[in-house]
This record gives sequence, structure tokens and C-alpha cells, in this order.
Amino acid sequence: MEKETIYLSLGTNLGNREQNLICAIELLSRILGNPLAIAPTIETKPWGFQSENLFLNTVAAFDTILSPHELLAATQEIERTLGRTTKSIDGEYKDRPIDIDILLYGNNIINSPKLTIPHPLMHKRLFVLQPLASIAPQLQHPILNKSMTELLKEI
Ligand code: PH2
Ligand code: MG
Ligand code: MG
Repeated sequence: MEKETIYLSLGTNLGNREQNLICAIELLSRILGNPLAIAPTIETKPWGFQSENLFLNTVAAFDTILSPHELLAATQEIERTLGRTTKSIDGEYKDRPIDIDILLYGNNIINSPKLTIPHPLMHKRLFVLQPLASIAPQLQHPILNKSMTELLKEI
């Protein structure tokens, strides 16, 4: 299996949010090795749902030899370890101690029942593109064929 560079979105709006991000990155690093880059954390309003709890969001890059589905299993295990009990039901988002979403897996395009990569909403979300463009401004979206900086300008 070839090594691929992956980008993960991390979001938290419950509990000790700084600590949740630190723990998530520590647990990810145990599986994936040290991150290549971690974007500065930003505080963001809930997008797509109502909540009084603001988010902290960041994006982290790693190299991995895990397959996309192995990576998904690892991120879901870490979400559970950090106390995530609810998933969004019928597209309705919920408050959470941690959410780890796979944004990009190299230049691969993956459409399986469990996993869609690139993340189908990444180009619409400021809380994703702002941190992502800060660590990878020239990175190309494999379907839209635009850089993260270009996509950020279009939001
Ligand atoms: N995640 C969502 C839905 N809405 N809003 C912000 N600000 N940050 C998030 O991480 C986030 C969201 C779905 O996972
Ligand atoms: Mg999410
Ligand atoms: Mg998620």
C-alpha cells in the first residue's frame, strides 16, 4: 500500500474543547505518527444547526498507509474514546465532544456506502476551508480542481 497524505477536520463544541482537540490529535498520532501540520484553532458558530455551544475547529494533515476504511474505523474509535455517543441522525447535527471527518485522502475519490471522499460538504464550510487553506493553500480539490485558497474565496 502506498503512503498517502490525508487531511482531517476536527470539531468540538462540548466539554473542555481545547483538551478534546489535544487528546484527539494525541490519539491520532499514536496510530498515524506525528502530524505533518496542524492548523491554528478557530472558534466558530454552529453551521447547519442551532446550538448555544460554539465550536473549536482545526484541520490536521498526516501521512498514512492505512486504507480509507481502516482510517475511518480508527477515527470513529477515537470519537468513541473521547465520549461521542450521538451521531447525526437523518442529517440533523448534534453537539459533540469530538468529530473527526476525513476531508481528503491523497487525490483519491471514494464513494462507498460508509465513506465519501473528498468530504462532500468541505468546499461549503468556512470552518473547514479556513484552517485547511492556512496549512495547504495550493492543495487541489480532486473533483473541483481548484485550490483551497480559490475555494475559500468562493464561500
Ligand atoms: N460540524 C458539523 C455541523 N456543523 N459547525 C461548526 N462550526 N463546526 C463543526 O465542526 C460542525 C458544524 C457536522 O459534523
Ligand atoms: Mg462533521
Ligand atoms: Mg463526522
